[in-house]
Amino acid sequence: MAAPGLRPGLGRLFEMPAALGRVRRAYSTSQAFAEVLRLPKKQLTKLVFPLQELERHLVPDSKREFHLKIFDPSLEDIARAESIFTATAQNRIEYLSSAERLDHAPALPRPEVCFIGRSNVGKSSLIKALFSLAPDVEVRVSKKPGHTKKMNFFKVGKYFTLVDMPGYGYRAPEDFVDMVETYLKERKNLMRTFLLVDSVVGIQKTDNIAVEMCEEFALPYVMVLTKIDKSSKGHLLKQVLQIQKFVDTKTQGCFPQLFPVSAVTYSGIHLLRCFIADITGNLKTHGFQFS
Ligand SMILES: Nc1nc2c(ncn2[C@@H]2O[C@H](COP(=O)(O)OP(=O)(O)O)[C@@H](O)[C@H]2O)c(=O)[nH]1
Ligand SMILES: [Mg+2]
Repeated sequence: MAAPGLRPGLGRLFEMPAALGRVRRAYSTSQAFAEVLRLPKKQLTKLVFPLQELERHLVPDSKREFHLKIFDPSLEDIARAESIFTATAQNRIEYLSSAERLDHAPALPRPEVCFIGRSNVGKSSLIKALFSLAPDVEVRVSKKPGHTKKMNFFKVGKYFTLVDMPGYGYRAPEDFVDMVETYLKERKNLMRTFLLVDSVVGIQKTDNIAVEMCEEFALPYVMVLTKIDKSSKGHLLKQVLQIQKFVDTKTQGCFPQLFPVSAVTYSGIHLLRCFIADITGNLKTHGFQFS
């Protein structure tokens, strides 16, 4: 029997050491995830499903406000996604090029995802965390905020391209809106835009620029809440509920489930990798199942 309150998939895994063995054998490239699977269940939930961990602290009435089950992969799915994000000789993960204008962007046939957000929201740190299984990838981190003026393209094997967009807000380049707007509007293979919001301070005025852009172009986008390790559980819950309400009432194109992450503790990183693998059509058996 699964422990009370434990999601069925997770419960099954803890019940059956054999299932654990299967995950490890099938995805032997991802040793790091095999270690995650050995964690006590409370720690595992906190690391892999941070929203679910937060949900435990809600009164039953407000529980339905969290849309937890929309993207609800099994640990096997997550393990599969981990192998997509693991650099090997056969799976090259690398920085490709930078571009200041869309017509300088590399012509790439693969599905693409992009990351946008205010300067200092934690974009470079998040991309580094997503690429932690490919330690040779160089994610350029500009020391001064607002100085990443280019779009940086990263290739993830034969699977997809990830684009780091310039930050907006404080000292953003004058032509930021032009550059990002053109990219968002015209990039044909763009599958999903990840809009980063700082979970400590919530949605800021400048974040609305990006929200409005995504809404205006009817883009499918996803809100990622960064730096969740920085707040107390109470503060984080309050922010997450507020942002969830914003998404539910003020947006059309935003994916209803939020993705809280920490680039420091790696909480939420595995789930986000799995989501990216899924929406780019790379979780073969479950492609586009959730999203
Ligand atoms: N505690 C904590 N700090 C973070 C996290 N992500 C980023 N930071 C810090 O926030 C600051 C801005 O991060 P950075 O990734 O450069 O933001 P960017 O301007 O959006 O690329 C840096 O001091 C990071 O160390 C996180 O998940 N947790
Ligand atoms: Mg940066």
